[in-house]
Amino acid sequence: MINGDRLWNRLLELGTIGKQPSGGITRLSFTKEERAAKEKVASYMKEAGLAVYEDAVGNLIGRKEGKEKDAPAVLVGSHIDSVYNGGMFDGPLGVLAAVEVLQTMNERGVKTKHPIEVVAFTDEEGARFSYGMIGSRGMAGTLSEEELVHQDKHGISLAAAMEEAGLDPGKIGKAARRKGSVKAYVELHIEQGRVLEQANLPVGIVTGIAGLIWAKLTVKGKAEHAGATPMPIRRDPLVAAAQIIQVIEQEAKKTGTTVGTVGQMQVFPGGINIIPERVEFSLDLRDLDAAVRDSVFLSIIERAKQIGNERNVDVAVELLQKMPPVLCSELVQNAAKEACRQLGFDVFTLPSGASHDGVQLAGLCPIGMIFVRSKDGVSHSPEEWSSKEDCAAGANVLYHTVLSLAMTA
Ligand code: HGY
Ligand code: MN
Ligand code: MN
Repeated sequence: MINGDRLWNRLLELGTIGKQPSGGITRLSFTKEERAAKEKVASYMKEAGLAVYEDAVGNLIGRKEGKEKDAPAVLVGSHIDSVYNGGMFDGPLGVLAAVEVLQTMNERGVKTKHPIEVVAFTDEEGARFSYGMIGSRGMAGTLSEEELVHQDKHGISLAAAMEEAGLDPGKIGKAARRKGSVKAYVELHIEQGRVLEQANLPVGIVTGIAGLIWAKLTVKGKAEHAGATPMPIRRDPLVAAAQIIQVIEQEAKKTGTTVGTVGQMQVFPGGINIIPERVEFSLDLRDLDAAVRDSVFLSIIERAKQIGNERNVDVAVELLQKMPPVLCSELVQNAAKEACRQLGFDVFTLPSGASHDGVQLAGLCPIGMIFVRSKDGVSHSPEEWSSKEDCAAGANVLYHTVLSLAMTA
């Protein structure tokens, strides 16, 4: 069994980095908080007896050699960057459980056929630049320098932030892994939903990961005096945006499986006595079925354009990122099911509404995930919580899953 106390204490310690007065954690990619978190995790990896290095996109990696040095590696990990004001488990649980698994193996003198690498992926969340999974895209070889133009709210581009962090945007291709060099990728993660809690189970095995679309909608009207402009002649972009946001909710609800969210909005110029000139807001749209998601997206855009015409405002839609839904491989799912059986846990499968780095790695190698129960299903919030026992249960399932993948041919 893994050392549950050591895992828990590391979770608490890492959770102090980027802590906000609100109690949430803000550890955005390529910031000093994330740098401090990487140093901390690198120290845990060294304590675990791993060879530690960062690749060309800033993924932090700890490697345990296998009996067959050049055999395809088993990758296990998650991310340590966070959303704004997030929780302490989303990402770090997967990275620290992976370190704990390898440290336990090394303490027991366990040798595996395949090398095993713990990976803390760079910028999984995409919170800072509204463009995510930079590290896993880099490792999959699907990240191009052109994509590094995305800017944060201060106008700093991903490329500039990477340079600031000591990386060379022109060399990101070096992070790409050759097909065949990775046997499988496994990630332990909090569920961030209510299914395991309702089933009264500590762990579950993920069948597939929903595909997301991120877009930015800009509605342009005419700035005018709030007091002197009669209602019938206004070209008010904020009222139009409010109507479009209602449409997003209505269209997503129609399918019963799609989820649509507007998490960000900016109003220009933002004066109390000015009819706004322009409104910008985000759209996050997801479904396990890409065709269903895409048809909802089209319905939203069509209706948004109609509203623009009806209100004589201009509606523009910029697609920021689009990720396909991905199925978890039988190879990893079966290894995780066998691990649950060995440990006496129910074998319970469920889909992931949240997206994860495995989506980007699915073209490189078989991927799979193990979920740990979330209290009240809450995540991306300071209220995010999983119990010490459930975290240990998840890490033990991860141990046996990784062991069986790394032992066998
Ligand atoms: O947005 C997500 O689903 C993940 O937390 N990056
Ligand atoms: Mn997240
Ligand atoms: Mn996550």
